[in-house]
Amino acid sequence: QSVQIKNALISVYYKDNLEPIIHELNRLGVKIYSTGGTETFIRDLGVDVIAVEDLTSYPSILGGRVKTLHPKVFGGILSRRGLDSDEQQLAQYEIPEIDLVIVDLYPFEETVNSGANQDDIIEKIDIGGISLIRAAAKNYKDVVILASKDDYGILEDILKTQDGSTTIDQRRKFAQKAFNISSNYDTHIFQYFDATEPMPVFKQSIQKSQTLRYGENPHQKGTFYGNLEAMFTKLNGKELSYNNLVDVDAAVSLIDEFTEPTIAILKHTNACGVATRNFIKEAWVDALACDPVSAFGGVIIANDEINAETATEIDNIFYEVLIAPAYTDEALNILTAKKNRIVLIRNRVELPLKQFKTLLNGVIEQDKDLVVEGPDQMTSVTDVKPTEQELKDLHFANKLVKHTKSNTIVIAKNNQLLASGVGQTSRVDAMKQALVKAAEFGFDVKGAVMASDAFFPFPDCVEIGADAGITAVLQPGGSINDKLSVAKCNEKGIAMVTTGVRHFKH
Ligand code: 93A
Repeated sequence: QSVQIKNALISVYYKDNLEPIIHELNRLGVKIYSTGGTETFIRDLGVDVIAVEDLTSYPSILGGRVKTLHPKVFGGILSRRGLDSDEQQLAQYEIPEIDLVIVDLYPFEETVNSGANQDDIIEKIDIGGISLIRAAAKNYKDVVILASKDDYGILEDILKTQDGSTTIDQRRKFAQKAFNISSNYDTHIFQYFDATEPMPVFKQSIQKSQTLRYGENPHQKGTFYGNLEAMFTKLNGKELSYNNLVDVDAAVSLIDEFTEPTIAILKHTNACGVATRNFIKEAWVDALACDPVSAFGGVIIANDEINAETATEIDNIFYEVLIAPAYTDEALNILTAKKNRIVLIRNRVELPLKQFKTLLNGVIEQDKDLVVEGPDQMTSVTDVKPTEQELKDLHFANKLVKHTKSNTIVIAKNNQLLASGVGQTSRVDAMKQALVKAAEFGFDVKGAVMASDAFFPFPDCVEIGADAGITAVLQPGGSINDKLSVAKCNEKGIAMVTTGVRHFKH
């Protein structure tokens, strides 16, 4: 069916190339309705034009956010010609039929690319224009939709050669093009939101991947998705393996808890040595002292420059990976002499704030555990209060507990990890393991503190700890048996604090 254009609605952002088509519509006697800027443009061409506000009897409001969104506009575009009920309603509400819509949308993509601020970008999400396009394209049987200024010429030719009428095939083609434009427009909006969500670094990094020698075991294939080159500069050694990466991740998370010179030694993601000292060499000596047996083949991480004397000491043991923010030249000479040890500089890059894991037939996601409670968040619950020094040690122990596999008990003193029980199926086993290890490596735990990742279900742990000489205990609290543990501490004359925050890590 051929449809003669009688009424047009024109609302375009860029007015270029509009002039010829306006003159053609004018020649054909088409009545033109238009929005603010477009209306002015047309009037300036000396062509009669009706403001949309006069059609709707409503002004453009909210700074232009609502100008064409009105039944008097959309009724005229969407009504089905020849359908009695639609036509009756148009007559009843005095809505003119609109049979040509020309729109040039707010330039969203261009605004994003210009580096505009967020508010300006959001303001350029066209609502009325996109609705006009969709409405007219939906009703292509009766309406012509011109949604691209590239196609003005095509319509102009049609109007000239067909004297203001269009065929159904032509209108369908315009509608197809219109939906292509509206879907691309929304895709750009989606991409903007997607790229600016609060994990941009992670999103970008997982575009890259590298095949690993193998997975956790040689018969398992493995791949890392991410940008390791951004994260580390490799100074020596072979490729990081799957297991190295897992330990390196744990090491990086742990060391970020500390600001003073600190070294941590990790095995299978658990710390087997940590010390904070005034100088990095002392930190190394006291970290290694915790468990020199486990340190063999471990991952070492420092938060301060490695100098030659520290490098000489570290070089005495076999390690898999060493990570530091910097090395002196002399230290590097020492450390790069052995070819199979991986030496990395850690670069400061933003890390994702979420964690993912495949599970069953899906994936679980969670926020990372980014809090650690210091003395201000500790509530003393016993008759004996912790000393200043004990509070500091409890804070230190709490940082370690958070990064150790549950169930865990960490024993610490004077900014040094003395021993921990890790990954046990009962808390009391973790307690016993920690004490056995402390004794094995020659530590007297008298005056040391202990921290637990979760509450004590029974008073057995504090009893064993107190009998061994522990003088202060940290736990989140929250067990129905808390009072039994507190009573046990009071009976033994030791201090306990609760933090209210559990730090499971599985
Ligand atoms: O802010 S809007 O989404 N609200 C509307 O109701 C509306 N109607 C048309 N933007 C709207 N438009 C857009 O205004 C058109 O897509 C076009 O880009 C622009 C034309 O405005 P003017 O004629 O005032 O220059």
